[in-house]
Amino acid sequence: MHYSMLLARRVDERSWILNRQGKAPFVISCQGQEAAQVGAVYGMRPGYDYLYPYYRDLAMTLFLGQSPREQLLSVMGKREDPNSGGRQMPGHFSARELNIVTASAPVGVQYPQATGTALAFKVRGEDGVVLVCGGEASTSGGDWHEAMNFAGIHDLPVVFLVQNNAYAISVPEKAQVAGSIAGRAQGYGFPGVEVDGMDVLAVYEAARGRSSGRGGGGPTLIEAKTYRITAHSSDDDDRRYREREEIEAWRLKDPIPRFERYLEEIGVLDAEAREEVDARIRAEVAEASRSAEEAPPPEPEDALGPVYAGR
Ligand SMILES: Cc1ncc(C[n+]2csc(CCOP(=O)(O)OP(=O)(O)O)c2C)c(N)n1
Ligand SMILES: [Mg+2]
Repeated sequence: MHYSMLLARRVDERSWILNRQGKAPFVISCQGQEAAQVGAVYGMRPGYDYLYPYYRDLAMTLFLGQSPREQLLSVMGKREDPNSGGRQMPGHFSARELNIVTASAPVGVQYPQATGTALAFKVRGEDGVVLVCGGEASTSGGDWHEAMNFAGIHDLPVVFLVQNNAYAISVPEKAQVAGSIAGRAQGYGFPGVEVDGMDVLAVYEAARGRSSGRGGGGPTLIEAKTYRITAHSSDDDDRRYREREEIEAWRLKDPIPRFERYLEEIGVLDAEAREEVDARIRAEVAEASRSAEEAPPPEPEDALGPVYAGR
């Protein structure tokens, strides 16, 4: 868990450097949300269960098996980008062999698609589970409610993970969300829990037995309370809508140092081991970046296909 969270953080940080160097046109971050992501995905069986991620779920896709190099190829829009060959914006993760299904750009469309996949598991009598993710603002759209209702009616094996990071670009939660997101599950006839999304073990506990598929049962809603440490994206100036002090206060709850303190307390990690892991990850990310930077861009004619079947 620690390795996965730290790897995601370092790949994310590297993406911003590439952006500032003019090599990556757009960056959208997972920073601050690594615990929510790793905790939820930890019990999944890669290539069997299905993930419908949203654009921040870098820590999930790395955990399931996409490499740092693949992520950085995508960030730089290179031809070898496994998500789309450089055709989609970064954050539109896709891996057929890992059952990671690409998202469309409109917020929230992944929810009904995920329930459809969960229905397929049920119809086939298979014990697969679907994990679908989004931010708190995605729960304001009709797609989320339709999917929640459908999952409740058919008792589908789907985990809805809402990563409530307090903002939808510049719109604060209080202007976006009525009542409690977790509490809405009751109205659709299945359990909903609110968890501390900065605590990887708390999220894991909430998702365990659900996202692993071994717990059986129907749908679950998890609202992970978290925070986006970076601006919405590399194109957003967050000084326009939030105070620096607020960010600094949340940084104290940063899920990675928090988990490190816990691991040190229980004697699993010490300062030396922590530095060794970080050095290993930094070297891995530096090499991935070097290799991805050298990879060729797409050819202009690559834009023409594959758009229609047969091309
Ligand atoms: C239907 C739709 N409306 C608006 C947008 C533009 N948009 C992209 S991300 C975003 C904010 C979503 O906020 P939230 O769901 O809380 O996720 P977060 O980015 O905070 O993780 C918006 C408004 C969009 N992509 N799709
Ligand atoms: Mg949000």
